[in-house]
Amino acid sequence: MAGTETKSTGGRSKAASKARGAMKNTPAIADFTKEEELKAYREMLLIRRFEEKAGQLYGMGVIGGFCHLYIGQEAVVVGMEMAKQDGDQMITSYRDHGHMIACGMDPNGVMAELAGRQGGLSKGKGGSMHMFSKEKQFYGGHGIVGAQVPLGTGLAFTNKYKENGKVSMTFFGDGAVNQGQVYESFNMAKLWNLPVIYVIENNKYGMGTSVERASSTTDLSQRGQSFGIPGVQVDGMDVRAVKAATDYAMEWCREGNGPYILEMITYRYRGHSMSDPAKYRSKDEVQKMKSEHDPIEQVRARLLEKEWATEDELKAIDKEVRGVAAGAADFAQSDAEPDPSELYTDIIL
Ligand SMILES: Cc1ncc(C[n+]2csc(CCOP(=O)(O)OP(=O)(O)O)c2C)c(N)n1
Ligand SMILES: [Mg+2]
Repeated sequence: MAGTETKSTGGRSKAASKARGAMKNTPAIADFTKEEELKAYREMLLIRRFEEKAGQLYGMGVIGGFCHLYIGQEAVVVGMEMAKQDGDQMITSYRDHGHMIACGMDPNGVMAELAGRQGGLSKGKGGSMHMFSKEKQFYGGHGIVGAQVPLGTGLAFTNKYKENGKVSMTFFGDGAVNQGQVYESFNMAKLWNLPVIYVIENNKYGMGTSVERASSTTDLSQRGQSFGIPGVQVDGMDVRAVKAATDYAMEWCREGNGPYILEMITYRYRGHSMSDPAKYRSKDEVQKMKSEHDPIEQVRARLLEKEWATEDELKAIDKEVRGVAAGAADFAQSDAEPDPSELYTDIIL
């Protein structure tokens, strides 16, 4: 975990050894103020309630096609969002609703897009896996496993070229990490010292295949070793650990040291997508993660213990975010489908 396991790469470069030394001093856990704890709690709960509502709408047939829920992984994107500056970019895979909500994209627009309605962020024509926001610097939403890795590297190239001081956060899964395009990207990113944080969301499975069955080495934070890219494993269920590691990686990138890898050890509670009954793992395994590592419960327990919030105040936050999710569902269900005339717009023929 960040700070406790200081497994930066043993690359030959000056940058790598600098990372190795510096990471030792990185706190495993950022001390959160009351305001930060409350912010993390609200943001993670909003994603969870939004996703639960999306799951319900899927069951009702309002949402069709593919729908990959992020439930369980909320601390990763919320901790990273809390460490980012305006203008830093995010790009991810198809498990993207949490990233969009964390970036501040309109929940009504996201839900309407899931339901294929005209008020959706891609006018109802993109669906769950294809939403973007230039304003919020969110570059999708990509259905092809690993496709976003070269694109995120390209965003970092732009940052370097324009000297704008921004960092590209390029998310991908444990299932993408064995792809060739990932290593081609790593090579270029280090060759040109591009400001990119490669965020490997290791939720232990790629569809129904566990990391152990798919990967020859399972410490994914070390996959940049032969390129001289440092990396660490982070407790991705603890929003404070995510924030601390991201703060460090951001500074690393902004100082011109090139790419950094954060392997977020996390877990998805639901199946790969709505159509996956998840028979490849035991109910006990899932239950253990929920009861011992839930990212939202961890914050809730700290808030109560430190008397930074009462049960009633936390209930009020839950009510408020449930309202946002319910409002998004109402908006999506009452919105019209795109007009047939939209079939041939926004495409390159
Ligand atoms: C190039 C490509 N190959 C296969 C697939 C089918 N596929 C969709 S998701 C997935 C597993 C990816 O797992 P991981 O990267 O761990 O992400 P997670 O779903 O766990 O977030 C696969 C094989 C695809 N979409 N694209
Ligand atoms: Mg995975």
